[in-house]
This record gives sequence, C-alpha cells and structure tokens, in this order.
Amino acid sequence: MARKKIALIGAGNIGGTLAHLIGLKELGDVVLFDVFPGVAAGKALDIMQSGPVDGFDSAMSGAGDYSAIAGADVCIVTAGFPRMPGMSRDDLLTKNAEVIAKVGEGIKTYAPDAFVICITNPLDVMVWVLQQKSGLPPEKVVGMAGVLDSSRFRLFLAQEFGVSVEDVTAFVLGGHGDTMVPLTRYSTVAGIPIPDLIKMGWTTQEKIDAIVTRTANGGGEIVKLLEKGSAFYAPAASAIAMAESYLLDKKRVLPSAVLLNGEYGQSGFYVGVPVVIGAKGVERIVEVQFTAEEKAAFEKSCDAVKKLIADFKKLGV
Ligand code: TXD
Repeated sequence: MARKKIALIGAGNIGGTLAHLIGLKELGDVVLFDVFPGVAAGKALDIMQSGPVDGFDSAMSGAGDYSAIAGADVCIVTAGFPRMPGMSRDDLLTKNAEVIAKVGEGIKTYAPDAFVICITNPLDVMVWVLQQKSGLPPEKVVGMAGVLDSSRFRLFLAQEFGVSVEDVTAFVLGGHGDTMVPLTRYSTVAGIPIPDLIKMGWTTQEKIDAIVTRTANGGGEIVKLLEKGSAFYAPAASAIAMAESYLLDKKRVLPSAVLLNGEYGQSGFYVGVPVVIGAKGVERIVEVQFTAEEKAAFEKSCDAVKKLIADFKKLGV
C-alpha cells in the first residue's frame, strides 16, 4: 500500500514540528505548504535528512502552490498571522479568516477527501470558516485545542500527585483557552476521580482550582516565556494524536472542536467536546450529563464562541 499523504498548510513553528513527528512516527509522506515556499522546502529537506539517522523514509517536500496538496489524506492547517503589537483581536480575526478562506478553497479543489485538522487561532471560529469555505462534510473538519488543553491539565495534575502522566486522564470541554471547561469528576488518576482524591487527602480543592486556572492560561504562560511566538511542541503532538487516530482508525476518544447539531442543546458552531475519531472522521460525539454548575460553565464557553462568530460576521469578510 502506498504511503499516506499528509499536507501541512503553514510551515511555521507548528508546521515544522508536525513534519518531524510524522517522519519519526512513519505516518506518511509530507507536503509543507507556505506563502514562503523556500522555508517550507528548507524544513522539508532538513527533516528528510534526519531520516537516515532516525530510520524513516517519509518523502518530504515544500510548496507554494495548492496543486501540491492534491489527493492528501490529511491536511493540518496552521497558516496564519500571529497577533502583533498594535493589532486588535478583530484585526487578527479578519486577517486569519482571509488566510483560512483561501486554505479552504485550496482544500476544496485539491484535497476534498481529506480529514482536515485546523489549529490556527482563534481556533473555534477559524475551524468554522474552514468548514464553510471548503464545503467538506463537518465530520471531516475538526479543530485541535482540547487535546492540548487536556494534556496540559494532565501534566499539572501528575506533578501535583507525584504520579506518571500516563495514569492521569482529563476531561475538558468548551472553547479553547480561558473559557475551557474541565470536568474534574471525569478526570482521574488510574480511574479514581479528582473529587475522591480530594476526599482521600491527596490534594485540596484550592490546589485543583489553581491547576484549572493555570491550564486555561497555559498558552499565555508559554507566550510570556518565549517572548516571541507561541507554544508549538505540545500543539503539534496533540494534532498528531488526532491525525493518527484517523489514519489508523484507532477510534480514540479525543476532545476536539466539532460542529454541533443539537448535541448539548447547541447548534451551528464549533466548540470542543469529546469525540470518537476513526477512519470516517468524527464517528461519534460523546454527550455526558452535566451538573447544573458544569452546564452553566459550558454555556458560558459556548456564548463566548458564538459572540466571536457574531463579531466575525459583522466584519463581513
Ligand atoms: O491549541 C491551539 N489551537 C493552538 C493554536 C495552540 C498554539 C498555537 N495556535 C495557533 O496556531 C497560533 O495562534 C497560530 O495561529 C497557529 C500557528 O502557530 P505557529 O506557531 O506555527 O505560527 P507561525 O510559526 O507563525 O506559522 C504560521 C505560518 C507561517 O510560516 C506563515 O508564513 C504561514 O503560516 N502563512 C501561510 N501559509 C499558507 N497560506 C497563507 N495564506 C499563509 N499566511 C501565513
């Protein structure tokens, strides 16, 4: 069987890291697409030259023309502009929506059968624009944020409890970043829910609250340290987990931004919920029962996403 083809739209920090991980995990061949095709080609060649050392054969190339992504099985989208000093949130929304609209058209023309993972911020709005412009079925267009948010949450919980990250599971929903909703009663150490761990004296509610806040501000903490640019290793690893679940039909349950159609009483916009990702794309949306408090937090998060979409529609892009 021929190797799978993975198109990375955007060859910046996350794009380059994605390509490297795809090589190391032998997931397929890679086309890195960017408005700076030289950067894309340079990264592709550099990573391919690590293949003989690390033992992978993925073919990698760079491109500045959409025809290069033809027939891709997976497209991962990071193209866009970072927020610059003096740029308002609306400016960023407009500029990135214009980029994503072009990306959507490119995917529609050349890779209409792909599974598409959007990473570009503001995530919940950009993935919606991408689905609209590409016209791909909603189950084939998802946004990456929840895997990253829950990975950050798992790390901080593992550090708090002094246990392996592997034995900590976390359940997060909602929009990306500060409106993220962690469900602590569904987050566990080896199956023991956090509220029980509090009762067992492993931690306190105050410490858990501080971890939740740190998780929600996880992106900002890294931006502050890096001074220029934002996180890219963990975001790339998170998108790869989603791509791998699709390519290998693993049917993993991963929090992803998906288009809701009545689930959780919401419709017509993308927001993060747990879903099963397999060979058909989003195969199932997992709908849990909320407590009144969780319901309120989720609705607040949905309202923030809906407001951003309304702001975006007013801009008339
Ligand atoms: O959880 C999440 N979803 C996120 C999102 C976590 C971390 C970062 N997140 C967002 O991902 C971040 O706010 C950015 O919007 C994207 C990409 O982050 P990255 O760190 O990779 O940004 P870079 O290094 O600036 O790369 C963006 C690339 C750069 O090479 C540009 O030249 C290219 O995008 N670019 C384009 N490529 C193709 N087509 C067009 N039109 C285009 N415009 C810019």
